Amino acid sequence: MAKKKDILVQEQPANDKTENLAPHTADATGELMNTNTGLRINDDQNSLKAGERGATLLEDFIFREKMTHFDHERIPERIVHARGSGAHGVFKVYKPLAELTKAGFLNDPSLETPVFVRFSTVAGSRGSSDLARDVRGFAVKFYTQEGNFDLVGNNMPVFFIQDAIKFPDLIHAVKPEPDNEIPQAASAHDTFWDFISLMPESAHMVMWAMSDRALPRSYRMMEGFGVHTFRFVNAEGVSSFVKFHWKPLLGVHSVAWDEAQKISGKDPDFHRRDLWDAIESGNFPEWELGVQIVPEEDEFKFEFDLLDPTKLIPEELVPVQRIGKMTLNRNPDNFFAETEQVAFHLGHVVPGIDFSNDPLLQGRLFSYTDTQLSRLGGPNFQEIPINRPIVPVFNNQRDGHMRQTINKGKASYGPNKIGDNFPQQAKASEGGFTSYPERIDARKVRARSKSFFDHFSQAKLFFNSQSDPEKDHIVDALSFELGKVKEAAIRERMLGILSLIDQNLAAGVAFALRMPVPQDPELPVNHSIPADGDPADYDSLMVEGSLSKSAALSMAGTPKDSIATRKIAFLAADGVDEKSLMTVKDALESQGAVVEIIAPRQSYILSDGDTQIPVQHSFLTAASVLFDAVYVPGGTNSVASVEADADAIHFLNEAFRHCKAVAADASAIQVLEATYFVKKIPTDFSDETVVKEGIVVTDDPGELADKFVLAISQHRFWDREKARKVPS
Ligand code: HDE
Repeated sequence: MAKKKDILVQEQPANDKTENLAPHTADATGELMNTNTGLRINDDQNSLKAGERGATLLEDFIFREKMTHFDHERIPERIVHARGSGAHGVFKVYKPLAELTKAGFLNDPSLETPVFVRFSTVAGSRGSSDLARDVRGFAVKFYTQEGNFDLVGNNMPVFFIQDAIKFPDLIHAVKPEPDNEIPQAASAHDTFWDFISLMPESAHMVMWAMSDRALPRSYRMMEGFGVHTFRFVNAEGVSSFVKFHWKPLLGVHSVAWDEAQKISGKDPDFHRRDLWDAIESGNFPEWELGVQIVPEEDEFKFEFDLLDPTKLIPEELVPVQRIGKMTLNRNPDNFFAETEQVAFHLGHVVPGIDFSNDPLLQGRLFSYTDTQLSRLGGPNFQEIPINRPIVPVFNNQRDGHMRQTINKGKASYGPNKIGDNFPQQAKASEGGFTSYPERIDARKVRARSKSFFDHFSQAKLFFNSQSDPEKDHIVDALSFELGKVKEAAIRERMLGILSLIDQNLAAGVAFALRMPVPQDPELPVNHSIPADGDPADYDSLMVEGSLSKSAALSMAGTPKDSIATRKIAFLAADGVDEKSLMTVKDALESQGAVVEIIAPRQSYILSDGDTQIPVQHSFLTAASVLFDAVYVPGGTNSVASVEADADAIHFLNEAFRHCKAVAADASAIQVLEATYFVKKIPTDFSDETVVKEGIVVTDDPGELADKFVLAISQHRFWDREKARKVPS
């Protein structure tokens, strides 16, 4: 992790975008209050009345201005991705990519391109929990010297549908049901699974959405994907297909489903807070940008269609080349002005980047600008500071609600002689964008290509590539989701679909639902057929893909060599052994972890040497689901108090249940003896056992710290779930 002090000399990193934002920022420190017309306000506490106890007067323009502004403070939330969090940062390419693309920001390794990123969930409203089982949005706006480039991606590399015309149906199905607006931010209900069970093309994405990828530990620990196939175009006009990836330097990690549900109650802002706190403390999140390149002539070389957004290109077939790095190094100054008003759009491209004919991508090219017109109130949303490019804008677009620019001159049309024909078109050599001249010779039809009809081979590939715990989690997720579905016919159809992906998967879910697995189910009919269509023409194809596994699809192999930014809870009370507490604390913090002391009461504890040690939380305000690991230091009185505290024992039980690393000083063993996992405490604490079991108990604080670091870096010990008999 890059540290704040290494990168920054001042609070606000100076770059073209911070300078571009500066004239639009306001800081009231030391200022007097005035109205929007600049009139100084003498009394902001009382409205104007006829006498002290009299009626309020309509004349009170100061009251009316304030109340009117307040009455209109809210704007429509995004129809999808309403709940989100943003951050500023920079992107740098590692080396020039001139052979692939002429995009300036991908050709100059000395250039730091400012970026603004917004992460989001999809289905929930603006105030919903961060921990919903859902896809995460991963939208990046690059403010390049050639205009804005938006990479509007997700944390999963495929999508539910193949044609944008089905998007409103998908979203109507997943959003709360229209009669009672239940459930919030959840796909576990009848309308979603009714739709999915009739849309076999969603099978692959359903596997991702039911996997641990839908429950990230942190925005900082998830991958991002452009999903569609895009085009790179170089200066000679040679094009290649490209898929974009973001690879987090902290690895890819998730939480457990039970944990996610509890976090939603204890801290619905968990991901937002995590991102904010990491940036505030100088632990700047980093991702490498990766590309998979397919030369134009290889377009038809694959078993799937590159234009089909329900397919990924396995990394075994086309490796991901890491081409640059993004660092998020500044929190927004104002959530509404920046995170809420930022407007992303796939059509924001720069020369050297172009589109493919993926029908989902093509539909998105319409939707994103269209939606801003109602969300942000008109066509001038590009003038909102966060959306402005860092290059000045000159064209003949004029007027409209809330126009900011004062365009000079009489000519707002071209060609013109009155203004010497300015602004002029730019030649390609001057950076003018020219669309890739792809040859298209076709009939105008409403149809879907047969090459899109294999709906199962990559769903199977994904499931087969998962580790055993990951497979169990998919079974559990589907058992939960379909368990919430009331109509038996929907569950039955889904079991049929699952049995086409994997028999064990279907059997596991069928067991939980206590329903039979359909025997020899027929390939489901795709119900998205035209009124006059023949269903047989729309049947899915059963294709056996030549690849049976792809390691990159599992999270099991993610790097497990760091505890940077992990949150560790110390459970302590008065009389704590100061030496062991400080030794372990210092050791964890020196590796970049964040230690918080949790005690029966707030403010501080008194150590065995009578030192006041600050406390971050009491058991009332903390919960184990908000931490990655837990440690119980020694000290006779402290150990006795922690052991006697039901919340402390619950904390430990829950941390164990959620497969987290647990450590205790040997003198605190009586605390572990009060937990239900006492019999699971290993008898040796060799590195091998620690990596497998995740529990460390010793009386040597130095040794404990070393082994605890090793345990925490493993993230989770999923084997514990096998016992399947855990309270809390
Ligand atoms: Fe979006 N999507 N989407 N989407 N999408 C929006 O645009 C849409 C899709 C994604 O943080 C909306 O400004 C259609 C895929 C992100 O502001 C809207 C289709 C992917 C965000 C819209 C898709 C995405 C959005 C709502 C199918 C991953 C949040 C508000 C053709 C590659 C951006 C807005 C932010 C937001 C339409 C499918 C990613 C309505 C029609 C696939 C990250 O325009």
